[in-house]
Amino acid sequence: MKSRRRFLAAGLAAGVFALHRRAFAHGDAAHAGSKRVPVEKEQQPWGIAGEAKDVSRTIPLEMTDEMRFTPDRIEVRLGETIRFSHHNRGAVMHEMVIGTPEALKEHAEMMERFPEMEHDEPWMAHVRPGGRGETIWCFNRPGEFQFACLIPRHFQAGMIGTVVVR
Ligand SMILES: [Cu+2]
Repeated sequence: MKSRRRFLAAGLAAGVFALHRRAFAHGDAAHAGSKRVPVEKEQQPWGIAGEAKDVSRTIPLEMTDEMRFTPDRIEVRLGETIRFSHHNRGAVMHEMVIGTPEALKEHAEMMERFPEMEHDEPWMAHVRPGGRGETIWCFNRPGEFQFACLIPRHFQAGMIGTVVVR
């Protein structure tokens, strides 16, 4: 989205990010404002970036302006690499961000305070109205995680899904 400028609030948020660096793992390159950061495979509590060649299943995921994902509950086997094929059926921007409930809640609060903040990580996809997107993620950690749209008011309206890994 053109109006969202990368880290406009970087100065303000710098202190907060210093505290939350581990939780969000935004890279230094992103802070420096470079265009596109090469995908860095960094283990997260909810998995790691996946490779297209390892995809075992494609899951279509629809986003709507009713602030819902379809499906909103997904079960995967431990170690499975999933391709999420997003379709935003709405008239506004939506996103899908995978994480632990705690990480997503914290991140959503940050988005409310700094709505101009923009970031790109392998566990998130920003999908334009009517557009399509893709996320390839390897769920190599067991547990119950979430995927959510962290755009201010969307998360609060319940635009959250569950992914169970076992
Ligand atoms: Cu949304």
